[in-house]
Amino acid sequence: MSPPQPVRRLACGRFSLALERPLLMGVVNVTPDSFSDGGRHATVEAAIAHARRLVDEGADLIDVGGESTRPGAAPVGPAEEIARVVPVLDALRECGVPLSVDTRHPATMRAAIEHGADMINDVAALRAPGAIDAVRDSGCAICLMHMRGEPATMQQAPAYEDVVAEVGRFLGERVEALHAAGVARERIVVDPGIGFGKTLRHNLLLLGALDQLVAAGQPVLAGVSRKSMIGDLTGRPADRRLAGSLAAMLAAVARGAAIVRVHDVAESRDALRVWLAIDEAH
Ligand code: HH2
Repeated sequence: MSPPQPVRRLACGRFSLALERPLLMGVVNVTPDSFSDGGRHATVEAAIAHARRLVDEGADLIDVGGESTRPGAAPVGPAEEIARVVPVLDALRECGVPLSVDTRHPATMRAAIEHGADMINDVAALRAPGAIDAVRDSGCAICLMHMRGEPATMQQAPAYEDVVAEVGRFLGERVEALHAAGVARERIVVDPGIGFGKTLRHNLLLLGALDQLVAAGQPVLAGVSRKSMIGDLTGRPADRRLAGSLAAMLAAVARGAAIVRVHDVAESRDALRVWLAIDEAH
């Protein structure tokens, strides 16, 4: 079978995003317990102000999350999640960049789409009953992420025979399931789910082989910012992982990542600018 044509523009709600250079997705957590910025943007007002700052700093998309998915995090019900996320969407609607909502709950997906979300970012890859129905008839983009297990338990001895092949197969199957349900490939992004049911070794293998995932044709999103793999490699706590995060981000874009999910937009923008200038010079 011939390799699929790569998606060059992402249909993303009100936007059509050119994918010829890597895009920066700025993270806004409206949660009291996120691992990286837990509690700092917990109020709606603080989250809105933070998102505006990330847009000013050059974020190409904003990802709003109302439930922490860090290892061991307690699940949040959709009612609470909707109450956290919807006011942020309402306030940011005209901020000029696409708004993504990080959720695994179909009820939250529906509410987010009603309130103008341009992308649904699901760490469970739309496996919840009703999730595909919730997004199918909208124009929003969908990020399908690989996760082994559930956040509460996913770091308890994750094991794979061939992590790159297994993650690639899972994402390929999810893309086919969405496509069969009527979702155009131009709306679908895939993500290997760094840190979600993976050891440090698994994360390194996946990032090192990201070009294999890219070769399957869907735009690839990578989230490495401040994650524990950076802590494992550097010995730094979450608030001192910027340098390691930038290195991992550049390793991902060098292997073809289309979107990188980051907390530190200004610094990531600078790092990308330098990397791009070198990449485009020859
Ligand atoms: N990582 C986190 C959350 N959502 N979504 C995608 N597509 N890819 C990721 O790698 C990813 C994600 C975890 O990071 P963070 O939002 O900082 O923490 P928390 O889940 O605790 O809010």
